[in-house]
Amino acid sequence: FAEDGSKLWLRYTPPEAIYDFSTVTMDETSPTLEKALKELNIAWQSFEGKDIQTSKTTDAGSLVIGTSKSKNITSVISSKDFDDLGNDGYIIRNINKGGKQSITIASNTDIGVLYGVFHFLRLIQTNQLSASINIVEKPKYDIRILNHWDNLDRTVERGYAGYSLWKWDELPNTLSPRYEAYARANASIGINATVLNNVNASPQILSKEYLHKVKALADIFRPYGLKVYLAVNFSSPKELGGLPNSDPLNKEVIKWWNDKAKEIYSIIPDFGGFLVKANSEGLPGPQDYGRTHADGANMLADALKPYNGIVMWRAFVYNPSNEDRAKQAYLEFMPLDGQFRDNVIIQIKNGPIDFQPREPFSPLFGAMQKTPEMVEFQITQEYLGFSNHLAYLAPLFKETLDSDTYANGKGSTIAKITDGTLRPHKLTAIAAVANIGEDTNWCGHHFAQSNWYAFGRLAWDHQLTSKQIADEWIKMTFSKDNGFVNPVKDIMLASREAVVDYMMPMGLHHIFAFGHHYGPEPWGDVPGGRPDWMPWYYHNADSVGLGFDRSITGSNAVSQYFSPLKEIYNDASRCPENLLLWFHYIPWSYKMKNGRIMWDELCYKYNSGVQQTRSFQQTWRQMQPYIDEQRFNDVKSKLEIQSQDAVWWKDACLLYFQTFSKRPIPSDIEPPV
Ligand code: GCW
Repeated sequence: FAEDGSKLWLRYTPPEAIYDFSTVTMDETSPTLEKALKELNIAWQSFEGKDIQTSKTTDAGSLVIGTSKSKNITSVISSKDFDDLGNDGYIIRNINKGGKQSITIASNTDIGVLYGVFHFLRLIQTNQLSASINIVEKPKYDIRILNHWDNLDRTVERGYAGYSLWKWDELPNTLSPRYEAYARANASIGINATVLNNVNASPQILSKEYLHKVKALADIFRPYGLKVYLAVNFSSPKELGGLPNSDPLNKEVIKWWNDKAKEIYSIIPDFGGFLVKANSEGLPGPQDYGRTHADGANMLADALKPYNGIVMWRAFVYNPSNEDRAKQAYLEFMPLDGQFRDNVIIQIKNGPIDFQPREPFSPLFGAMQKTPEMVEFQITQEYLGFSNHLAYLAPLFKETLDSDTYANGKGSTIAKITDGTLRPHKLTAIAAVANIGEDTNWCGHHFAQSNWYAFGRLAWDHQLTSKQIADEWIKMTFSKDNGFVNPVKDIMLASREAVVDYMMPMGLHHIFAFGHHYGPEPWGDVPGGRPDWMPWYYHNADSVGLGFDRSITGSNAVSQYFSPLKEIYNDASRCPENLLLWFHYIPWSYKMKNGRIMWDELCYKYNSGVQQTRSFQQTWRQMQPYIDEQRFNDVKSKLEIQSQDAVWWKDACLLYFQTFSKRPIPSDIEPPV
């Protein structure tokens, strides 16, 4: 079958041992349960070349699936076992009834059954299904959501996998088969929500015409448990509705949103809600009328409330000013803590600046004590080499989720703050900007699929390790042979750190080429341009040193963190060296922990990034026997580009910074070409 990557991790290549589920027992029906059966059939077809049989009585088969309303299920699983499963959780249990073994997949809901089926199939494919299986799972977050930055003209902001999947001009009449394939892939990893359009939102998305297009997608997604949300433009009442303004306290504006919400829910009864980017990067918002983010968010929240809709209000705000960009979101949002409606959640990018290869976590996490907060990650690699570079992002996601904010004392990780463990909130959610497009392989780079996969898996369970996730993804996507799995896993696990090393090590950030953010441009300057969009704003290189002084004597961004972090970050000798130049302006001659001076260390880091990409190439060349030619060659060419780009980054950055440091590049690293 197709070796073009179109099947993602749902290839179902026959495993070593196949559990016999040729007959599946199910005594209920629903569109979602039909999808569960369909999935089992796809897998069985692929494993055995035959269709599965279905039966209503438990004697027939060795796989029983159903909800807590099914007689087959309640006869073997006690009702109290369902108490803790919530809506999406499930049980997968081997049950011995009258000497007959059967695996039962049970949940409170049909979508939970579908998730359980995907889990069961994952176990088979990764050779992990054991005879004594007894699994109880439920997701850590209620809402596990993708954010598409897709425009209505089908271009995708920061998209590197072709045009948008959504063919707006054909909708609602023509339905691409990829809509269902997309929903299925998401369901397979537990993603249950999606924002279809760019946060730089066109007001047009709320027109009647587009709402009917959205409805067509929602109808396809529904059986897979995937709920639709929309990004809205705060000026919609004015731009679309023809009102004189969009002031959130204007009665006409309030009525416009109330009517719009009513219209949306009459078309899409289970619509999820709005995602809003307001007063950010030139977009309109409540501040245009002297109102606050809370005024704006609450007005929308009130309109959605009768239908159980929610507002995800982004905290990605900054303006050219004398205040350090890294501090601005905190300064704007902290005074509003406690003022938001309970169906508002604040969506915060993982770092305080913008999806850099490495940032410390945003200090807003944990700081807003009375407001639900959610993380926004970026799966699409705007700052990590687009779809040209292999960068496995689970380690980046985990670095944020596992960070201790100390907000409620030691152990207040971002995961525990946002998943409701430490602060029970009505809403828990986690978002990521999608890397999906029209490309045959969905994500541009075969390995970029692993980042979509990893986000879904971590949104379900942030306790999984990057290694576990890589392991299962490789086995399902490429090969189960250890000769392939182990070396490729090593590449994946090292890849993000390699990108950090060859792009911006030691806490350097935002020295990207202006606008497109692909290559290096630490020298970049646009006369008259926004200073906070210029690389020198971030690196501050001069004859003495390099870095951004965010200590108490600098911008004092460190003060936004809880103790003991603020003291640690404030003290260059205690600050983690991988964030040193983020928090400190450091002399070229500064002694690092390993005894090297800062300049030399910088050279070694850039060089190490380059050498790692070379070793990825070497390893990959040995993988040829294990996989198909097409994907082998695709990845090989991409690794070549990555390695060339790494050299470009190293040479550009070192030669540029050398004009300030005036020091030699150590002789044992690869000399600039
Ligand atoms: O990272 C920046 C991107 C913009 C993006 C913005 C945001 C959607 O360069 O393209 O706009 O962040 O997250 O709003």
